[in-house]
Parts: sequence; C-alpha cells; structure tokens
Amino acid sequence: MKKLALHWKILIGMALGIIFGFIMNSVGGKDFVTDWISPFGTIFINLLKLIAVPLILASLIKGVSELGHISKIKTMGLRTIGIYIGTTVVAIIIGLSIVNVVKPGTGMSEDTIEKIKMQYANSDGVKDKLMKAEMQTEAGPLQALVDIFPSNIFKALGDASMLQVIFFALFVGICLLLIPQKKAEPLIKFFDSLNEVVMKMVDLIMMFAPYAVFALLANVIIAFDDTEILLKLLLYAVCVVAGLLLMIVVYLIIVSVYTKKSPFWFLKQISPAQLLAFSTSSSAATLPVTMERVEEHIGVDKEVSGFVLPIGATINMDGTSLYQAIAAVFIMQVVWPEGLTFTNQLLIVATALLASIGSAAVPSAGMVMLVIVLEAVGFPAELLPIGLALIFAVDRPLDMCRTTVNVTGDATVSMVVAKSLGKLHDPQPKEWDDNYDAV
Ligand code: DAS
Repeated sequence: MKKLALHWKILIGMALGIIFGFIMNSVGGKDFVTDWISPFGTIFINLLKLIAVPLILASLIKGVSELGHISKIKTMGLRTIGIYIGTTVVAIIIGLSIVNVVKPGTGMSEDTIEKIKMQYANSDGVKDKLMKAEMQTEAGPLQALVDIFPSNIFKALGDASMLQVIFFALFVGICLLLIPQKKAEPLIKFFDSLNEVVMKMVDLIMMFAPYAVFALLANVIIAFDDTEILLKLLLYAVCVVAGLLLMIVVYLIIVSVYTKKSPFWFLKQISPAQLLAFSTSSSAATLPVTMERVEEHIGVDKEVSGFVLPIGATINMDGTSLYQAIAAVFIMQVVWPEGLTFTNQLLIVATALLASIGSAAVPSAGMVMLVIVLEAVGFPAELLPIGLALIFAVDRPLDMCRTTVNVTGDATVSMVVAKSLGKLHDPQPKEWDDNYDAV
C-alpha cells in the first residue's frame, strides 16, 4: 500500500482525537484524557518549542550572513515588513466588514448575556487575560520596543522571547558580514550545520505528529462543556471563521497571481504546518515545521525563509488581527453599542494592527491583546470582564483557526519576498515519510 502522505496521517490523528474526545466526554472519561492522553500533546509542543529557538538563531544568522551585503538586508527587511503590514490591514478590513454587515452582537437576549456573565465574567480564564493585559498596558507605550533588546542573551534564549532572539541573530548576522570573510567562516559553518541538525530534528519530531494531534484534539474536545452557550455564540464564531477563510482566499490569489504557482499545490505543501498550527494554537511551536515545508516543499531559499518566517511568526498575525476586529465590534454590539462610531472603527484598524504585532505567538495571546484594542476605543473598564466573557467560551477553537491563518500568511509572504528577490526555486523535497517508517 502506498505510504500515506504526512498530512493525511495528521488529519486522521485529528479526526480520531475529536471522536475520542467526544466519546470520553459522554462516558465521563475527562480525567483519563487529562491524565493519560493530553501529556503526549504537551510533550510534542515542548519538543517543537525546544527547537524553535535554536532554529531561529541558526537560520537567521546563516541567512543574513549569506546575503553578502548589508543593503540586501535593508531591501529584504523593508519588503518583508511592508508586505506583512499590508496583509494585516487587509485582514482587519475583512473582519470589520463582516462584523458590521452581519452584526452578530445585536439582538442577543438579556438572559443569554446574563448567563454568560454569570458563567465566565469571574472565571480564572478571563481574570488571567485581564491581568496579563493590565501588565502590558502598565508597562507604557514603548515597552514593546524596549523588550526587543535583550540585556542577557542566555536569558532571552531561556525565556524563548522571540523578538529578542531575532534581534540578537540579526545583530550577529550583520556583524558576520562586516568582519573579514576568513574570520566569519568558522561561525557561519557552525550555524550552517546547526541549521541542518535542527531541520533533521523537525523530521524526527514530525514522525509523532499524527499521535500528538490525537492527544491535542482530544484535549480540546473535553474542554467543551457548555454547548448551549456555544450555540448562542455561533453567529459570532461563523463571522470569524468566514473572515479567516476569506483571508486564505486572499493568500491563494496572491500566490497564484504573483508567484504563478498553483494555489492548490501551495495549500498541499504547507498543509502539515497548517494542521499543526490548528492543533497547537501556537505559531511559535509550528515555526520549525513551517520553515521545513516552505524551504523543502515550496522552494523558498533558506536565506529568505530564515529571515521572513521567524519575524512573521512573531509579528505577522493576520488571523489574529482579523479576529480582534470582529471580537471588538461584536463585544461593543452586545454591551456598548453607543461606542460604535466610525472613528472608533478606524481606531480599531490601527490598534488591531499594533495589537497583532504585539501578540505573542502562543495560545490565546490574541485575546489578551484584544483588551488593548477595546481600551483604545474607550471601552468602559467595568464592562471588560463581561466583554471577554462573551468570547471566552469559543476562544480556543477560534484560536486554532486564526493561528492556522497566521501561519499560512507567513508562508505566503515568504514566497512573495523570495519571488521578488529571485529566490523562489523548484523544491527538492526530502519526503519525510520515506526517510523513516512511521513508528
Ligand atoms: N495563538 C496565536 C498564535 O500562535 C494567535 C492568537 O492567539 O491570536 O498565532
């Protein structure tokens, strides 16, 4: 029998995980899943995060040092940031258009609002998000800028603070360009082989992906206990998913019009990364796989993907910004309709752009930054708990969807930047299924 492609194995693992989760829910096996199944999903995410930082370090330093000249960094950097901002603004406009046309928040009955308020407004989850958002706002407007510059690289590596690692890697790469080639050679070779080693680690870790996503999806399903409220929020969730699907279409149009590649071929090549983004809700954890797929299965040159993808995983979150635009207007439609002025909607575009850049590439980060968006439009502080409570119940599945779009957007932009620099080649994929028999 022909070996199943990796994305089919992952899809089967996800489907079985969902079914298993529902079965465990119905036979009261939640604790069994929590104690004996979920840890395997956590191990998988830990392994991916383990290699994300060394991968960023190696691929960025290697990528930058091979650019050959500083001016190229400026070109690639400006092009990358410019396209990232462009796609994020498009995402926000799509989100705002849908939520203003469909108006999922108007006409929600008082008793539903009361029920959600009772259930979630004082929940640990909402309090945790509010506390994290509070910490971000207290830090002051330029804190995000200050946070990019590490005082201790080993601490930055240890905390896996992506932007600090990216800054350090860019700094080292640039200095490798500025010192005599002979002096730079040993370090470039070191990071070159580190890159190879880490990419091999991705192959090995991905052998366990189908089993890990089984555990991850089972864990998501057992967390669902209030289907009645989910139905009340269905229209809001449909708006977010519709917007996210529209954003995928935008990417496919960009891929086919600008890079002249088949959009369906593109989707097939990055599907393992999308499925992992969906299962893990973390762009950071998915980054090693996104890089492997983009380099080896799409043909983006390493020096482009090593530069564009780590930056994208951290600051380019089109899915998140689209979600924040819809969630902010939805919450205002329900509890603060008088705030829905045109200027406030323009403010949402600006703050959702900044909030998505500031969102960490970890689960439900987008919801924490949503508070920043709401505060920016003057949303009454006393209504924040009910506001977050309204979207809390469905945040996890929507986080899975928006992270998938975040990753797809990063892959799309890496192709566009590569194509514009003449660094998009025909891929020579090393089929990971053929390297190893699945365990
Ligand atoms: N989960 C985040 C990510 O990893 C996105 C979000 O929370 O909005 O991309």
